[in-house]
Amino acid sequence: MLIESISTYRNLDYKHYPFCPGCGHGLILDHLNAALVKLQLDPLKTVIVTDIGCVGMSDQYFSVNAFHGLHGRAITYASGIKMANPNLNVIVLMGDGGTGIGGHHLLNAARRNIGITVLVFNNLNFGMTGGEHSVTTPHGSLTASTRGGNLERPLDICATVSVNGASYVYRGTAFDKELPDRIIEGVQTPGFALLDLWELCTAYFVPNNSFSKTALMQTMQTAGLPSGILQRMDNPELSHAYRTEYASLRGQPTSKPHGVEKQFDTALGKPTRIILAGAAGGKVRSAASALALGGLYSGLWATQRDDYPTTVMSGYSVSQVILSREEILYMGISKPDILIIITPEGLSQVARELKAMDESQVVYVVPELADGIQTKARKIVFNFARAKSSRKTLAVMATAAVVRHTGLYPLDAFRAALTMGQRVDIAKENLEAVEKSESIL
Ligand SMILES: Cc1ncc(C[n+]2csc(CCOP(=O)(O)OP(=O)(O)O)c2C)c(N)n1
Ligand code: SF4
Ligand SMILES: [Mg+2]
Repeated sequence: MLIESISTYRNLDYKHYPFCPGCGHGLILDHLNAALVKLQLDPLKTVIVTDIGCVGMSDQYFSVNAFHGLHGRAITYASGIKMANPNLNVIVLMGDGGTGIGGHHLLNAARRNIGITVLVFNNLNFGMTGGEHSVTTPHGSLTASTRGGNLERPLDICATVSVNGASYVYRGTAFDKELPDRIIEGVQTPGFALLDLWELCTAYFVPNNSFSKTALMQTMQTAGLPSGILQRMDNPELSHAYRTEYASLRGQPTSKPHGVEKQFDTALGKPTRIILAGAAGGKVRSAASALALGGLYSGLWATQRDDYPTTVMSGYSVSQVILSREEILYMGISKPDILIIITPEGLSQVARELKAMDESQVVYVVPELADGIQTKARKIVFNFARAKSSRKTLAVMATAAVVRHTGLYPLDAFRAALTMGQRVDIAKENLEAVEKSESIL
């Protein structure tokens, strides 16, 4: 997208921020908007990740990509986004509460020097839940949870990330006139950048402590916390280092994910929804992965969704695969076109689907379960009389038989998917199961 000039990144659908009058959050968001305007960042390459709390409402007021998740986890989402695509500008907006709750993530992001910019909206308490004390509440302060005055020593967020290797660290207030420039410096820093921005929670911290704008800097000084730009370092940024250094160790460039090449043709007309219902530990997910990958090899879109209990080697295992010529926008299946039932554990999970299916759809089922199935769908019973199957090969064999029987795509595509990245002995076992599948339908 060609950006000529952007005069605001504010989402103009919203005329006002929803914060209490005088809340510092709006001030910082205005500074962020000014920084984005100065930088003229491509909105499509910019992601705002918000944490929970009043600050968590902020992403919707910007016309850029956004992600909002659990309390304390914003840095983890941001790290994942940056690792997946180092070309994105990833900006985290989180409160002092979220910074404490996600403290482990904070210090690891600094230690890894991952290239995200974290703005801590530090109003010295949990705003949204009623003004309880947080990790940054100054010693002696009155909050909803420290009615006799806070006994704890506040966390020095800046020193914490600095000692762990952050590239850019700044402490100031929401009232800093130069804040857009500091935010710009943070965003332009290749590595991890954090700005600890002190501000006012006018609903709680201000009335509880007769607090004010001038008290912000005084409190910093009393606590012995320095302000200004506190650290600038030029260390390798993780998402780029990962692609260069790690790739060279393995002798292959990984700057681009490897795509799956189309190698086969298929006549598949309409999107086809397939459920494979079996037992955990019975290679149900592997068979479903191969089914999906075979679709990709045949030029189709494919999705896979797995369900199994936490005890991964016992109980049921049910996988859903959709194959389609068109992009698949929803990957859930309530009414499958093909349902493959291979064990009682699998059968126990698909009662609703069996009930929903109609005459145009097909249930493939092992002989011992065939009689117990009530459905309007056409029933096709596998004939295992001539092929020996073991628990380990049942799912692959049944899926291969269905690929062959329905002509979803060429069986060679399924064979290629079953051997892709596999150990030689497992690939051999899989291919033998495909050969045996010929006799079961
Ligand atoms: C894991 C978890 N713990 C607690 C909460 C409850 N909670 C919601 S908002 C909030 C306080 C947020 O404070 P802060 O992060 O400083 O943001 P502010 O509201 O001050 O902007 C809390 C504790 C939660 N949502 N998730
Ligand atoms: S409760 Fe505090 S942090 Fe939340 S909007 Fe009101 S002033 Fe801002
Ligand atoms: Mg707060």
